[in-house]
Amino acid sequence: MRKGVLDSGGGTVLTSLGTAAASLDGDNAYVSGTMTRAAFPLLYGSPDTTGDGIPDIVATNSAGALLLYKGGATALGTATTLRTSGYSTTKQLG
Ligand SMILES: [Ca+2]
Repeated sequence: MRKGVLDSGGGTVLTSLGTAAASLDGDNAYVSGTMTRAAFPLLYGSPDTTGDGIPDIVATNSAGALLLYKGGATALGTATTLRTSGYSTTKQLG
């Protein structure tokens, strides 16, 4: 994952997410090896769902549940289950 550069008008400079060199501090291992495609078929990065200023991740799991992972400054937080089922056939989050 990459950290974006803060835009002076608010939000993130989108081009800062395009390459490690343009990002805030290069590529960072964040959830390396823990969020596999088989276990989490769909992921969606949210700018900040929880209101703490740190991006979060919405994901589906292999059982078809919809989960919200609270982002942290250095590690991913625990998941909150938003829906227990119904997302097995969903094609895209966003
Ligand atoms: Ca957040």
